[in-house]
Amino acid sequence: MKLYFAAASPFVRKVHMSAIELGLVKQIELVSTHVSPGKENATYTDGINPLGKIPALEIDDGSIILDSSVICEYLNHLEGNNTLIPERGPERWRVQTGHAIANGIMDAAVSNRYETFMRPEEYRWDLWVNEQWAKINQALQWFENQKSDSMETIDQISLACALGYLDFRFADFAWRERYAHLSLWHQRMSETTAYRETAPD
Ligand SMILES: N[C@@H](CCC(=O)N[C@@H](CS)C(=O)NCC(=O)O)C(=O)O
Repeated sequence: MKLYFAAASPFVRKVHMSAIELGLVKQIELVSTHVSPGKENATYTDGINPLGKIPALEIDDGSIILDSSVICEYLNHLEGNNTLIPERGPERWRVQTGHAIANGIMDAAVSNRYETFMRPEEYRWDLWVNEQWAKINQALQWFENQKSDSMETIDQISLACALGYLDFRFADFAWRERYAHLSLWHQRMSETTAYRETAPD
């Protein structure tokens, strides 16, 4: 399998961490891929992902699987033990809801990265940026209130990648000062092999 990849992307990291946790990483070739707003990459949009986003997974019969959440579901299914995503029952929907909220943190943070770092200053929209920060804070508070210690399921992997991205791109966001439980939880998460081996440069 080939994973279209950039180490800085939290969505890619989620897939990469999932592959490590599932013991599948040796079966995956990482294909370095550059996508970003304003930079055309026709080979990638024509052949791999019409949305021009990473990650994408190419499986051995040549089919492409998108997006990060579907890739994680595919890997989880492939591995057969369903350790990342419970197969059924209320646990499945609880985990997938947390997964969606953590993905939302990543969406908002990546969006703010584009808005504040890439968009020319005169075109920036502060209201939009502040709303994204509000979404991120509300979602972090939601996780803080859960007081969960679990680290194995996709919601937790996704949350770890979201927090890692905030540290990587927005070091002065200082989320640890506001979310004490998450701070301790992230400290333990950051000692795992999957988290350490997927850290962006
Ligand atoms: N919903 C997608 C989001 C992926 C995403 O936003 N990836 C970013 C990199 S972190 C990207 O490819 N951005 C390029 C663009 O939007 O043009 C997923 O879960 O895979």
